[in-house]
Amino acid sequence: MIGARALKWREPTDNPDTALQEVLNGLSQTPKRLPCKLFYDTRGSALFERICELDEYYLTRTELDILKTNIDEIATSIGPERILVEYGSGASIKTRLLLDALESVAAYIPIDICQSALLASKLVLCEAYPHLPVIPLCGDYTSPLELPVLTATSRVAGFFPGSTIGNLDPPAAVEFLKKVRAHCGSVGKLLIGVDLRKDEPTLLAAYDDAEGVTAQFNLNILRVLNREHNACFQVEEFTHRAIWNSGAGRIEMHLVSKCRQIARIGSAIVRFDAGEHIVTEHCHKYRLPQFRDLCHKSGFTVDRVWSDQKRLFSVHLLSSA
Ligand code: AVI
Repeated sequence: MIGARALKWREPTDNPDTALQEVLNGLSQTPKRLPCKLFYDTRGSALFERICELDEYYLTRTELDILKTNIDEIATSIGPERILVEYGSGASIKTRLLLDALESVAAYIPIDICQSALLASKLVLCEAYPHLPVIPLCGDYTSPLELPVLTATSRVAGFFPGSTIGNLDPPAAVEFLKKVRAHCGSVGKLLIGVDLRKDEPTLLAAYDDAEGVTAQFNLNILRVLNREHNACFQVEEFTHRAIWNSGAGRIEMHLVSKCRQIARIGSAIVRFDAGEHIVTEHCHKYRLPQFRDLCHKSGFTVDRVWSDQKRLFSVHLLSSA
């Protein structure tokens, strides 16, 4: 049973000094790096929603199709009376499919870094499911995160759609899955969306669309730094590039400096050569056996895998046991 104590709003836990230090550490590496979680301010979240609707970005609609086609089987495999915990919930659209299909959901805990997206989805869900306790948690789910509502015997079903697992490098993905497994307890399940390896043109188009929405999304990270970290990047002096790194099996999102320039962040000065890259995001694309190995390293076993006819995307149901 969920206690009233738990039904309160939680504030972001990120300390501004730690966040700034993380940014400066990334920019002192070669190549320079920025943490991809910085994409998701209100504008970045809205741009990401637009990306999800682009023709080139097959991930969202393919995953949704897989979920819709197999939802009864998925719900039966997850079982009744689960506390649904969603990592990176955004607008919680795919969640509604699960909430409609799962038997007697005990509570829904959406976790997201974007406060406005969490609030908006809570309002919508509370109206659509008036008897469902919705307990939003605002925070970075890749850093240590306590879920005080859960006990060792809670029947948790984690939900991590969208192939966001691909934004973590494999060792970090294993650590993340271990943490989720700890949340899930001994009878836990995790439903997770995983993008699959495919031809390079399809992948590159998905991350460099004709309308330039992904470019705006990528450049937005500099606007976030300017606004939230007292930085002064000249956004128009950087350009977006998506690169397929076949050895590592990932798309890399880069920002390339158009000229030799400097940017100030707080009291620090960062120099850029013309053509210098900042890596903003890795998007790993897995083969099924590779992803199964990664799950095993984290202690999860793979119960079921659903995919689409073209084998573009996959949805895995993992078991803690
Ligand atoms: C959130 N994540 C799964 C997206 C992806 O495809 O890796 C983020 C994204 N980056 C560029 N386009 C979409």
